Amino acid sequence: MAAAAPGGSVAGLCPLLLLLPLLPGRAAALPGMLQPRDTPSRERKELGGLWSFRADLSPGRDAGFAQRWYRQPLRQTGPVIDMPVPASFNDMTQDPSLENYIGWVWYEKEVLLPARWLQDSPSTRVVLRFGSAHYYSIVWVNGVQVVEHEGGHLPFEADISSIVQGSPGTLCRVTVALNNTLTPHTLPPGSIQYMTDKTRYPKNYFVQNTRFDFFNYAGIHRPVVLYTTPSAYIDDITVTTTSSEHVAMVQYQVSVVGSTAYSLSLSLRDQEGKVVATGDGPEGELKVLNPNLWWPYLMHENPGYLYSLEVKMQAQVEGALLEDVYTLPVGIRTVHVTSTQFLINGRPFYFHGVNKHEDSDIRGKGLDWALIMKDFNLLRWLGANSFRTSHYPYAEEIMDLCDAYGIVVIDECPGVGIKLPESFGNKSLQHHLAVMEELIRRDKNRPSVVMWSVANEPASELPPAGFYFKTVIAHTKALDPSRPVTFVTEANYALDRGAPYVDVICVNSYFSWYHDPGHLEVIPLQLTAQFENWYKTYQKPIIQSEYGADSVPGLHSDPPLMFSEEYQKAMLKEYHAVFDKKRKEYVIGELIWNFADFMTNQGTTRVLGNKKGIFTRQRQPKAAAFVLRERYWKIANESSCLPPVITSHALFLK
Ligand code: GCB
Repeated sequence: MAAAAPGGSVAGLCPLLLLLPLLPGRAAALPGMLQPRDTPSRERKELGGLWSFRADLSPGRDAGFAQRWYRQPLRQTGPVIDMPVPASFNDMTQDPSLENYIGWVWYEKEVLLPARWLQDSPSTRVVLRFGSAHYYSIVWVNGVQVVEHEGGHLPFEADISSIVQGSPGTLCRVTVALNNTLTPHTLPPGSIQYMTDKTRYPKNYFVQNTRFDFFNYAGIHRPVVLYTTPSAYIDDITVTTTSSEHVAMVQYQVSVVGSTAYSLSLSLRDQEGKVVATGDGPEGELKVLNPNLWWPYLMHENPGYLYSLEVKMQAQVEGALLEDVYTLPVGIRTVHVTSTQFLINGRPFYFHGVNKHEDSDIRGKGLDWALIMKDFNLLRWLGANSFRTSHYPYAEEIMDLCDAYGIVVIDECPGVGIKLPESFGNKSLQHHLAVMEELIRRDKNRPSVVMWSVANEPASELPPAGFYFKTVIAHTKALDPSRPVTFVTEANYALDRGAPYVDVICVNSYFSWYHDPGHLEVIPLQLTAQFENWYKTYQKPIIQSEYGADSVPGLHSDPPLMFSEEYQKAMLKEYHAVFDKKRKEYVIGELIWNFADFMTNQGTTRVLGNKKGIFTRQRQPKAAAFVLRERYWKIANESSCLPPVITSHALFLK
């Protein structure tokens, strides 16, 4: 969204970026990234709380590397402040330079590890894992570099056994250098612009331009944990499910690292703890008779049914018998797309939901359990059965609740703001493919995830977009043939070069807002034409993946004027009338933009952020929330496969 400031020039080579180490190309197959869980063979230790923090304010932002801040406690390198983890650092102080800081920041935590983790060497493996950090991370333990990761929103980890097991009883010092600089080849892309006109800008003045509409919060955003496994361990599990009327099949693949002499046994338990199927070996199929299928919220009286798949590994390592146990929640469901429908377990599913952001006061994009719970309770109050993770993968903790509550997810990668021609080149493409690999590795087993979205509103009418999206989508399908793939477009139906490759057309439009502002009367005509044009061209089902209007809570006007609560309501009603006609044909969903108000860059169209929420940033409903609530519950009642009419959301609150 940020426009190029006058008097500026886009730097060819930016000193900030020169500091970003180049990661080697994509590895052939990624190691697993199972979510850390306590099991009989694994323990976890959370490293949340206060960390030491220091932004590198040196002119080149490079003092931390020049002076090797990772070699000693951070407090010995200069002034540090306390910084909560998980949280964004931007809003934590009164200092505007930290709010808008770009470059390297340093985090550090000292932690004492349980003696048993260290004494059991070499049979115990100690792993340090980050749920996500924005955007480029380098991590040291006791001054030794252990991992480097590019990209926010997704986890990364390092085996640190050999470092910590060498010095039991001493503090283990975790140092992280984090850089939030975006380039045309990162996801999301961005660019640094140096302002060289000395009459207008101070020396070395630069800004970071991005083409997405949310504040570019940075920091360690999700939990950091240490966890253990035996030295031979279950590295990854992949599960897919199929079902016919009375029988379901759960196909599994398990990979083990650390031993070639191992055995695997699997048991699938229902929610009563009864074993319903067993298996062995690294791959196979479990047969479940009369399965409890995983149903979306409001489609069944017991949505989000999860079995537990217990995987047990026994391995011989240097004469010792090691056992590892991992339990994976498994939902049995199928997904199919026809030319007019989206089927879950063979029944038509209509997405009546929202787009969200990970965003809140003070915490920015930092994970916060109270906020997560409030949001899920609001979603269910609203009668929303789905959301899109606009515009990046959300925390695993959020995805867990989607699985458990039956909230259907369109899982989007951070491919937002891909607008510049250079962001369609091979370097960007390779990174995009790698990010899809990481996303699918993390979320492939989640029943709530019914479709991958590889991007939001890219410049998909540009010539290179055809090859680019053909490649990204083919790669995504090769990695996961069980789910449809889409990207979200705002391009003209006749010019879009990526649309031929998607399974579902996801289209955003803001009639009467960005186009013909103030003219609600144009919506019926323009929206009908939008749907008909797309359908005529592609014969694929369509989701209205964004529509909305800003409203400032408490601002009223009748007749409705832009930015009033009445205007937001009236806009919804105009859109809904068209949805109601077209959902009888091929429109398979509507996702409001946005669930809640959220912070953006400053700009002349943003009043302390984007106000298209139906809830405020503090999660209070605007008038539009009640309109949507009535509508969503009505649709749920019409399409539910439950015999009795659903009258109360309380019934569904687990
Ligand atoms: C869009 C974008 C979304 C913006 C929204 C808006 O099309 O996908 O990220 O926030 O419009 O409000 O402008």
